[in-house]
Amino acid sequence: MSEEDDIILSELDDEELVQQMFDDLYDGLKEEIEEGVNILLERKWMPYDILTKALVGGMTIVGADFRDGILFVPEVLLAANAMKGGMFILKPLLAETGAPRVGKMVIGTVKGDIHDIGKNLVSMMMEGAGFEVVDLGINNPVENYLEALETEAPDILGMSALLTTTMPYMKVVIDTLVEQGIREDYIVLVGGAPLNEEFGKAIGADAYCRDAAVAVETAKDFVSRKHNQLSA
Ligand code: B1M
Repeated sequence: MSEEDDIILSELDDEELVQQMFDDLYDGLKEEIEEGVNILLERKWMPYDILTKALVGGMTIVGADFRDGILFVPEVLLAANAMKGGMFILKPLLAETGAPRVGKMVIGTVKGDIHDIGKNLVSMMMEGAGFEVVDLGINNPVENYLEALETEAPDILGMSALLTTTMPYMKVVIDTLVEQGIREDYIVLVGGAPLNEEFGKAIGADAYCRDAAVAVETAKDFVSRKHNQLSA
């Protein structure tokens, strides 16, 4: 029997349990995360506190280690999957208790491109940070983005591309927003392995995000600036 098997989550006090959940999230242990969430709910924690203190707290550590090259894609996908398990329990409760939402993002991989692992990671991390995410999936023509922007009214439009042949399509989408006079209505964030900051600037995006952790930080930064401008 491993050391992990000896830990009985319900016997830990709140602080120890949250620390253990950080470890379990890091290790991608979905069932343990679900159990931890349920225990905290039984202990009358607010769903929003469980989300921010236990899940997002843990995912922040995962995000930082991913950015620093300590964790790799398979581990992050497992952690994200464990996080999704906890989120799934909290989602309906959060809607009920009206937890403040950080913002909303529509995201999709551009036309001609079927790579979605990175985009999915970004979506999960954004959800974990409190954003509502509408994921358009892969191979999206400009029409899909336009329709989603109109129906979903997000703060952010996110686009992903993994091929040098598909990344120019991001400019097609941004140019269309400009033509329609709606470019300034949205924060446009782009990402994907072949992109860089220079490309992001050249196509008229607000920012290029090199990874999911940067995407979350950049999104938070832009949304809070937008809200400050609106309230000024
Ligand atoms: Co393809 N593929 N692939 N592939 N594939 C690459 C991209 C490639 C670099 C491999 C290579 O040759 N070395 C190469 C592109 C070369 C180029 O364009 N110069 C390539 C090729 C050529 C192809 C095909 C054309 C192969 C063929 O059929 N001959 C074909 C194209 C299909 C198509 O899209 N039309 C193809 C197909 C596939 C698979 C289907 C087999 C599979 C995709 C499975 C899937 O996604 N469901 C696949 C894979 C897995 C890869 C590699 C190996 C891995 C990509 C990945 O998932 N990385 C890739 C090689 C590589 O990138 N080193 C490769 C992990 C992921 C977490 O990272 O996607 O970069 P990434 O996402 C990061 C950041 O970029 C950022 O955050 C993420 C998380 O930190 N980010 C965003 C991404 N999107 C963002 C959006 C944002 C913000 C941040 O918005 C706000």
